[in-house]
Amino acid sequence: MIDLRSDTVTMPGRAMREAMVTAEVGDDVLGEDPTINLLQDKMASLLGQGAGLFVPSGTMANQVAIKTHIQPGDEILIDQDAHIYYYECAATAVIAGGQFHCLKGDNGILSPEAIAAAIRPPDIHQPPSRLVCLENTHNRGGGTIYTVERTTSITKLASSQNIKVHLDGARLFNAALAARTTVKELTGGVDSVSICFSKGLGAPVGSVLCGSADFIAEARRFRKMFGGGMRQVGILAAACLYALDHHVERLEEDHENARRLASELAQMDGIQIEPEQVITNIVIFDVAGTGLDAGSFSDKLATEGVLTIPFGPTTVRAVTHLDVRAADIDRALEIIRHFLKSSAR
Ligand code: TLP
Repeated sequence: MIDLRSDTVTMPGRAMREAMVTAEVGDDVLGEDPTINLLQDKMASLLGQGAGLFVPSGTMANQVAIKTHIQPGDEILIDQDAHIYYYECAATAVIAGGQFHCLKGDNGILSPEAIAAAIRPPDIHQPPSRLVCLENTHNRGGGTIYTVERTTSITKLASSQNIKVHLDGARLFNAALAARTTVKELTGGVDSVSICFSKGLGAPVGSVLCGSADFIAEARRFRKMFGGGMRQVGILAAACLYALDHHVERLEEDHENARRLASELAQMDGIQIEPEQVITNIVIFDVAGTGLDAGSFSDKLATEGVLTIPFGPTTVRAVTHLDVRAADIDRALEIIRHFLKSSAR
């Protein structure tokens, strides 16, 4: 089976498991886990932030950040396809009491102009605009990226209006590689940023939220409130540290595999994709021309040995990752070609 459903499906390898077994641990709720502390400090320094906080998931990182930034009734400017809005079970409405003001980005990427136009004037009838959320890379946008310039122009605009910016950087290392820059540059002056280790970096679990020391002190309280205070959790941080040392540069291989998948898919009858837009590890393509909807396309392809995810009525997502080699992409392409031929008959 070639599993292209997500970069979350990777299995921790032997060396990563060894690192977990031998990790030094302590009670992290008491701040005493040395491996967690090392990971948090390392991430804060890599991202140019004051402090870091380990959380179990990307969703918790985002929701703790939002809870820390806003009050109930505040408004959050966000792309309409952002993970925080689309995939987090309305957590922001339930937990922080925020209202989203959804904007339509260019493949998920917002412009400072669109944000400026959406900021509300002081008015007793309107919710105050308090937070902008960005996503880099943008998942539903097809792994698109915010450049350093774009992020910086947004953070400058936001700070001039006293609005905070949170960056969902679940795949920020992918973005840095594609933009030929560093994750620190890509934060562009945001107030908080989260990074996931359980996506392209291949760890089994874990995200780190970074921000100023004061912000993280408050976020730590909310993490406890959310039930995310864990104890001898250095076992997990050890996998993340291993991933930082061994799985960052190799993301280039995933990007190369995704580019090849996209350019070959673009040649196939019935499939629509603009391959030049694929610059990281996410490939979204339209299957309307095959006469199948996304669900049937994915289901049928699965029976041939390639797993993908239906992403819209006629769009399908394939994601490259650590456990997919170039030869698997060749094989997947062969299977898809054969599958298209036989379903056209
Ligand atoms: N994305 C998952 C699914 O939830 C869609 C995937 O398979 O891509 N931010 C971004 C940009 C994400 O893509 C994800 C996960 C998250 C946050 C949430 O991370 P977790 O799953 O750790 O809560």
